[in-house]
Amino acid sequence: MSDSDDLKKQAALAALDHVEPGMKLGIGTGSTAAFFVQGLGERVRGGLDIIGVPTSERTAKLATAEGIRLTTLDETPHLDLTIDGADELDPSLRLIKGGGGALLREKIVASSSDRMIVIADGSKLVDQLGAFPLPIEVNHFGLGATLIAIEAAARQLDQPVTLKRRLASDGTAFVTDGGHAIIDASFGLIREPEAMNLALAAIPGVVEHGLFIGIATAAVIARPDGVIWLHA
Ligand code: ABF
Repeated sequence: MSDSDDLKKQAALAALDHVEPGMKLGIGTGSTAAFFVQGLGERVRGGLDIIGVPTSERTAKLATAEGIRLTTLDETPHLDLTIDGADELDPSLRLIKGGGGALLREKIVASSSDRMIVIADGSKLVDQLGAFPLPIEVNHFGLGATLIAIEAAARQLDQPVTLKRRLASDGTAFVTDGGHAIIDASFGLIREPEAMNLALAAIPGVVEHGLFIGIATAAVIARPDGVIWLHA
């Protein structure tokens, strides 16, 4: 296991200690979340009684294979706790998520939870968001017009941006679980995440974006010198 994977696993297992019997969980997506799913599966096979809503088809498959009982937000609209990874987080627990393309379901699930714990290795903690391109989930209808609107919003925010449509591994356009496209927006360091959060959400054709503001309630970050917790 690489050093990075070891740190991801440490963060995932530290969060596992906050899962209590009877909890309704949101289960995240990505390689760090996959370590959480594995650890949760072991606890479930040891008798832990929980139920989970997966944030992606990938996570649903992993969780099912681990024997974790799954439900939907239709059946279980109020969750106790979501555990998920992130691409970047700052000390105020503002996040960039969506590198794995699951940001829409991740934001819906996390926003349906009383608490959200972010699990990450130390490389994800940054002073200022933006080095990681911001994933924006957009509807295919009128995609060109939506891109122009995103560029206009960026000018309004004085944040020059380069937009790149995400491709799948076979070179075709990436399509999310929800059937949408992903545009990776390289703004550079984002000066006002709250303003950008609102501006992007207001653009017709933008289904969701990867800025998570005021959603995470805690983060557990594993670094070579140990594990630290951040709280909102
Ligand atoms: C997921 O976790 C995505 O939103 C984010 O891109 C990913 C981080 O991936 P990893 O844990 O593999 O670094 O929630």
